[in-house]
Amino acid sequence: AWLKHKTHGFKDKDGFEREVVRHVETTLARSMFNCDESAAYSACSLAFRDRLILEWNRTQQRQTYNDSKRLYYLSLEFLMGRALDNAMLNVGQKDVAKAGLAELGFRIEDVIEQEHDAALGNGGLGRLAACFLDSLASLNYPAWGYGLRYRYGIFKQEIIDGYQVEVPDYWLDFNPWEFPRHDVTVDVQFYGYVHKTTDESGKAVARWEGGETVKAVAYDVPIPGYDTPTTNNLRLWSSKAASGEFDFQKFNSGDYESSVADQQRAETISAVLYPNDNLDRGKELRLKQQYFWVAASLYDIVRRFKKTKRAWREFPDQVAIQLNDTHPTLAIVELQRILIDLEGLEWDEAWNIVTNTFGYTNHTVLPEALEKWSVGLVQHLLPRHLQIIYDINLFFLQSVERAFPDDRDLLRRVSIIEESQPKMVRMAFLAIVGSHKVNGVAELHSDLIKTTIFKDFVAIFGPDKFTNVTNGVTPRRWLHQANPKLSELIASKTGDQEYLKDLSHLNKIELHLKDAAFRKEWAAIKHANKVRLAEHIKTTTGVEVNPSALFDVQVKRIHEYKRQQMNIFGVIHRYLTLKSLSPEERKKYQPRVSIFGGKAAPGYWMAKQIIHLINSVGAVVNNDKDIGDLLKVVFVEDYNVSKAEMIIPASDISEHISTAGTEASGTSNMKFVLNGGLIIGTCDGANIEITREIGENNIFLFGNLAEDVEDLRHSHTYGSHTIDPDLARVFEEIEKGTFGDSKDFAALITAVRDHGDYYLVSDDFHSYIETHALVDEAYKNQEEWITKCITSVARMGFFTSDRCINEYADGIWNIEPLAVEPAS
Ligand code: 26V
Repeated sequence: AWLKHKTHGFKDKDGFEREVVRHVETTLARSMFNCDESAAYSACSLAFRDRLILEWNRTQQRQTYNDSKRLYYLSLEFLMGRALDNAMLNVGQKDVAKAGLAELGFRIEDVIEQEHDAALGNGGLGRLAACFLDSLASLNYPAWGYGLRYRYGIFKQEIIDGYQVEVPDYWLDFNPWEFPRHDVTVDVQFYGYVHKTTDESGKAVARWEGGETVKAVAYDVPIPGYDTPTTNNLRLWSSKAASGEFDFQKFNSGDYESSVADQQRAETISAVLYPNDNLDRGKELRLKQQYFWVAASLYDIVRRFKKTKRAWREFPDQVAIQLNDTHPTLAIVELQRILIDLEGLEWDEAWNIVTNTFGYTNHTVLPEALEKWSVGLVQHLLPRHLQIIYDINLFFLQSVERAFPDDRDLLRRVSIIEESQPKMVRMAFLAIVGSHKVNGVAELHSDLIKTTIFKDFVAIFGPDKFTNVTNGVTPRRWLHQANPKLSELIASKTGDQEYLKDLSHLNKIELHLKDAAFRKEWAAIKHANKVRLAEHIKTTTGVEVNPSALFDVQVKRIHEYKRQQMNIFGVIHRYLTLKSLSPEERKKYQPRVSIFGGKAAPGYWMAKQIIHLINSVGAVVNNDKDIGDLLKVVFVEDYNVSKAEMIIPASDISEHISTAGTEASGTSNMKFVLNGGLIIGTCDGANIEITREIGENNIFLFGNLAEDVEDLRHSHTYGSHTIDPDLARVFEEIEKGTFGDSKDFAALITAVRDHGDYYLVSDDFHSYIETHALVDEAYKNQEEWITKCITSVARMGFFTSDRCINEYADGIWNIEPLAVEPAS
């Protein structure tokens, strides 16, 4: 293994220290006498960065020289979190750094915590992209990520008087992990008109003219693999005014203000990440972001391909492009445009290349999240692309008509253009038509898209075009980095840390299930992780929680379909039950801490009401002397990747309780189980496959099944809809004002009681409460509980993102690993 060679790293802690001191004194121009933790972080990062750069250059040279097929992962979100800890672990020199920093007077944990999260994503979709980059590099696949370099990532969340307040996340102050490439730029065109003319041979050609140009500047981020010299590249584009600092024409004519305004308008494109998750609002700036990023990335990819001097038909043998959701779908149109308008290929030849290049991953079935752009907006911003979209649609519908004659309604249903007022471009349909494979992200989800939203397309293209690749998570960050003690314990039983590269080795720990010392150590690690979280809760919220209580965690974006409202209603039900008991009876109850975390999209009013209710319940329950340690309710502010690294290892049970059929996969469910926490969940997304792997005795499933959801909704609307009596009791208490002004929470109640209960909170409530009682029961028997935890971890090997990436590589991308020789 490469880690054991250490030819790539610092010889020893002295070598590391010398590098840190050098960076403090020269790069940072500070003296060691006033080197604080922040400077130590900077210097330590620069020292590791120097190491990465060498391997990064070698990897890129090797991949170019070898001329192997590359994957390009196009994602508008990369939720990377911190880089330093990850870099130290992946190159295997965290111990050296720890010793060196200690000699310089620093605790490595404090130094690591200086780093600002790179939070260029909303939630699951963006974090998945980050796990994929880690696996691609760790498995030596030639692959690049392409994204946007937002000046502001996802906002920081503050909780003030129980309400969410958004604060901008300016994260670029000092970022040693990015390299501006001022020489790698692309001019991106917007607006203008299409000029139809003929070339010398009399062939009709279209030229896109006029409009305005914005410059894309590349910023590169090295992505180190674990225990391999392979270091891949993540290229993020930043927008800039095309004519340099100022438009000199305007400047010289005295129009200084408007020349600065032009510049600012250009820079606005990459200024901010859209903070919506699962909601499409069709904003022009968002479409501009998408085209800006797609055009720059494709120009870059095509430029690289052209250097090989290969024939165009070989493009799909050299290039695979994966579309992370529909956000980059314009790439399909852009490549077709490049091939026919700029390179002069015939339509059919070009289209063949295009469809063999792209794969599309769908991440949601929620109708409000499916992207549509109005024809008028596309026409205005990208006039030539709209023509090409119409042509793609025409040829597609013609082929459908040949295969299914006289089915007008089918043509209407599958048309890329929705004939509504106004007309809309359906991006998911365009992505399907322009790709050779379409995949969902968990088995249930992949089945659902084939039988519901994309049903007609299965009939048209055949079932083989549609496939499943169940999501995964990287065990390097989500076990080794987040839970180093557990990682060490597992390594002591599996023999070594090879399990981090082949997670199926985890099954070896099942052999030690009866080993008393191992079990004791296991429990001690969980307890220590809970103590650490309890300290964080104390310092950030002032609430004291008992680390011996059952920690019940729900951390994820706040959304009605994820049903945090059901969780907090359940907490109220528990509170009422406890209140109704005598002090004697109460003592028999299992103490609990209900921990919530997650951001609401700034414009998502209902989600914000949920946050407010959680905090209001906490304010009452946490100060109720009758209750004491039996129940605490906390909301952890600003949930992000580094908070997740602390919270997930500290959970006893976590909640994955979406209405069946709505959560495409979920990935935190995998992280929680991998860290020795059990889960309570619905039969949704990856919960189903987790159950299959770990066994149904090791998970707490409840609630209605996806296949019954539609009928239940129908019965709410047209049948008699009675609210579950326990839930009705909860509503009554909220309405009495027990948790503050009941008007504040009225919408949460009426959604269930009067507006059809779309997310089936009442239908699932009884089963939810009963299942929580089973959790309490199970937790009382600590020995059995630990057996469940260890058994579950042992069987989680399937959920590594390495497995997932290998499936994409074989089934969709057709790429091979390319090993890089270690630097000597
Ligand atoms: C959609 C939109 C619509 C336009 C505005 C901004 C925006 C941002 C993100 C999205 C994507 C929503 C889809 C999504 O995040 N899906 C999640 O993907 C995870 C990884 O596959 C999966 O685990 C989650 O279950 C799924 O909700």
